[in-house]
Amino acid sequence: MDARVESSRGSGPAERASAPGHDPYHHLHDEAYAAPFAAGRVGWRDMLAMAGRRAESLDGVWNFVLDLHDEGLRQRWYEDAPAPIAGWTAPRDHDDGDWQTTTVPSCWNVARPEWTYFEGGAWYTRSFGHEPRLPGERTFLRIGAANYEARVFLNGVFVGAHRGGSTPFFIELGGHLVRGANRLQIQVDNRRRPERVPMNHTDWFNYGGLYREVGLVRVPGIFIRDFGVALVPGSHGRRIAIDVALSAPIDGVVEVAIGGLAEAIAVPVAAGAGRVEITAAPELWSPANPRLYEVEARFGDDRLHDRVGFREISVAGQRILLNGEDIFLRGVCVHEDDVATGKATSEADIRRRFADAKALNANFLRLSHYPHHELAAKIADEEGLLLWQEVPVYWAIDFANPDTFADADNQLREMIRRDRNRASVIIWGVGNENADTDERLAFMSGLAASCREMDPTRLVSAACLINREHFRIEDRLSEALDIIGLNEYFGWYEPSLDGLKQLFANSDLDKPLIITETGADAVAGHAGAPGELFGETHQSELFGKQLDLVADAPYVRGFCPWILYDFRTERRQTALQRGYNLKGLIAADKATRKKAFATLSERYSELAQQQKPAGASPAKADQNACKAAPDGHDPRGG
Ligand code: GCB
Repeated sequence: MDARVESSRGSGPAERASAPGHDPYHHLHDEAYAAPFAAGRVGWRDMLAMAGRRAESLDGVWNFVLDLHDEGLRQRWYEDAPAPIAGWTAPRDHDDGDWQTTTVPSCWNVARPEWTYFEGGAWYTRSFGHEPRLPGERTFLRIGAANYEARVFLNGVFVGAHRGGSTPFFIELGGHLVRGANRLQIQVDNRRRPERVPMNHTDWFNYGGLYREVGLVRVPGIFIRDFGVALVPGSHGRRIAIDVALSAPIDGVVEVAIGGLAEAIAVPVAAGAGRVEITAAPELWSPANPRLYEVEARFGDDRLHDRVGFREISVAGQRILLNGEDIFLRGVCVHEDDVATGKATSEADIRRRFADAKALNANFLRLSHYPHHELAAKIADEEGLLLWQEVPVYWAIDFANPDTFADADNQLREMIRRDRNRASVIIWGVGNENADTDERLAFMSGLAASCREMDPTRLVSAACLINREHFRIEDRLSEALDIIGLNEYFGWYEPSLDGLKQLFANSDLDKPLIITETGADAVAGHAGAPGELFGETHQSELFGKQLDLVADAPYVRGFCPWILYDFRTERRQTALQRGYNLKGLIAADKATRKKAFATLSERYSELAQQQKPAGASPAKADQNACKAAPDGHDPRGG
């Protein structure tokens, strides 16, 4: 931790003002004020496996204040002991006895109309009581997600920071935690920046705040930091690998039990890490049979408990195999977005999402464009839905910037660490619609390599664009991917569907492809004539026509329309849209189903019955007269 931040501990404005050599105006000229906090940044290595651990909730009402100019960091508000104005010995620019309040978790944008478009820093403060329970115990603050950057202060001392808006992080409170009342302050900053992940340009709303659960986690002095249990790839469901990492580089044994399969597995640990493989024949997890096993891991006083499914996902030529069997992914994309709660997600909202996906006869969801709430994968495990999870490497990321890579890579690893035991998650997505440049190739190949290093049990993909010069599905990144994702909007941004026909005819893939997005805006309740933009009829017919074309492209092994629900985005400002993307199959009220919902539901039902045959030889470019679109024009300017 940075010395300047440490040494400031405990000094309030009065003490500072009277300190020899103190310049009370220094902060006016200090543009490096935020730099020290970067030194205390936590990341994926600081995470704790939560499996079965209970957090002492810090959710509820917090004091809250907006801080557009970062005065709190510049002037070190966190050092000021709360006091009524009458008790101040030097002026302050904040009065924490008089702050507003807000609820955690929530997004400030939906809390008050005047906060809707606020982008900047804001402070959350609350106190909590603490009593140690066991000798040697350690206490961590767990924040489910804070968009985008968070800096945490306990009892006036900076204790850690995090960046990345959709993954959990853990900060050890250590010796700064006192018996009795403690004062916690968290500065959250949702400013969009060109070098962050995502960058400043996205097609979703930039909600800010502590929008997932916050709590304290107590663990013994040495605890199980990471824990994975999964089928060994290629073992045909006959071998299970268990790996553990302890919080200290010691030797020992972690005991693991998999209910009904193996009751006492000893995992020897050397220098803090251990791995064993056992022979077993678990009942395999699948959408038709989402069988979960009770798994327990014990080390000393530490105990983890999880419910884990065993399944194998792989590719063979153009096919995707689940437990060795060909599967066609009948998907739909979904954002975390809600008219009332913004990006804050409840269990009920996730369950509704999945109920709608099932009513659509889908077996797959693309959780776009960032890691969703951890409950999503847990519930998908129970309900037998397959998931794609991704990091927000979206559009024009600053691919040449090593610090941007470090940020993206950390978010990716945090997502993998969090959800590594979720059978439902079959694909990690490393990016969305990024132009095929050398820098992007290196950046995203690096992310794909991180996925493989951390997790050999899942497939890696990215939502790619087409090569406009050759008018083919062609992306240099595909070398690094197991599945090619393709976002295409033939029938919308590119009005003619002939383009899709040409594209399939021109392309020859040796890997499976998922249409990771396609769709059209439709105003709920406005039928419109066939082909009429923004009409439900056009949207509905489009999916039927797309699926007809897909049937002729043997390498297409998944179809994932954009999107389940209409969602908020400031990029859309016609009178019809007014801040909403209307490509939902269901309106933003999450109740009004558009015509396309029934159409897709029927088509998916047929597909489920037929299970699209795979493995036929791909269409050959030279068998078709189709050529590149004349000028290589990208209708969306990408
Ligand atoms: C895309 C993006 C998605 C947008 C969508 C649209 O390709 O990946 O984030 O919302 O198109 O509606 O244009």
